[in-house]
Amino acid sequence: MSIKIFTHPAKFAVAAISVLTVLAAEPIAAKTVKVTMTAKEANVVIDNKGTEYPAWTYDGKIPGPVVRVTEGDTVDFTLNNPKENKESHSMDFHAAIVDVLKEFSEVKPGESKHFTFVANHPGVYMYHCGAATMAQHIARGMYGIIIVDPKNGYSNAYPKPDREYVLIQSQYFPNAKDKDAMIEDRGWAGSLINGKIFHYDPVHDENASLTLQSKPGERVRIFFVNANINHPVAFHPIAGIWDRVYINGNPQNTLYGIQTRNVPIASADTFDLVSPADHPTNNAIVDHTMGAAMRGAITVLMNMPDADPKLGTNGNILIR
Ligand SMILES: [Cu+2]
Repeated sequence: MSIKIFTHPAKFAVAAISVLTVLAAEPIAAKTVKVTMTAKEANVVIDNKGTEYPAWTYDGKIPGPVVRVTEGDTVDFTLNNPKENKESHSMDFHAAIVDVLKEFSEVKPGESKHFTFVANHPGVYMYHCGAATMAQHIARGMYGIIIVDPKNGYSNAYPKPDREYVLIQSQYFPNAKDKDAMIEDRGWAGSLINGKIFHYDPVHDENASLTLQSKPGERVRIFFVNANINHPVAFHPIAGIWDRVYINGNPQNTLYGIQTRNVPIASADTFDLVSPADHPTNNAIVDHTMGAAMRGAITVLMNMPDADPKLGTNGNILIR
């Protein structure tokens, strides 16, 4: 091929378009994502009727903010621990390969900590505070999710979902001071889903006003984190079957047609559910461990034609 063809405008256009096509198929260029969180020791509401709890949080909410990056990105992280706080706090990203004594070390009140890591493993991961006593810092609310999207994007092996939701389950211990009870699993009174008991379940809680929603036939992708202190989660979609389960959220670890998936403590998986396209249905997504379900770990997913278009779309994946 001679360079002369580029002198012809039409041929130049064809060549330019084919270059663009090649570029579009290439993985997305890695970027640096700045993430800043502030530890806040503050009261938060932990149920649908407004019960307050003296929480320890990232940015004032349970769970902390959703962090989402693409495989290969550098996470540039800063944790601020304001001088008004009484406790030291820290950040442990399960998506990071670093030094526990360095990056994950405690930050005293009035100090800040900055570190970076490259998110080289696609999937879904828990993050949490690791300051002593760790069980208490997690139980009081210092946890969240980091999603590392695969750099190759969507494919037959990892279809593009119509909706995405984050669900994070944790244990509620009303006596916030009793760290031994948290470690020994005594006095556990509730299962929090995204920070509230029966958060999305108007069937079991008359004060619940939220549900997850989708349209019939849509592929709903759930990023699930088990932030419990002492219990695995038997994650099951009542009246459905998980179309796919991506263990640890990595499409290279895919299971098909799963009824119940055991999610270990401090782990996370990604779950796809596809509802029947020809009529409206509902699912109750539960921890089938009954003691957890009846303490609050039930989430209603309504599959209906007039599903709210703003739920589970455009990054609105953690519904508060
Ligand atoms: Cu903490």
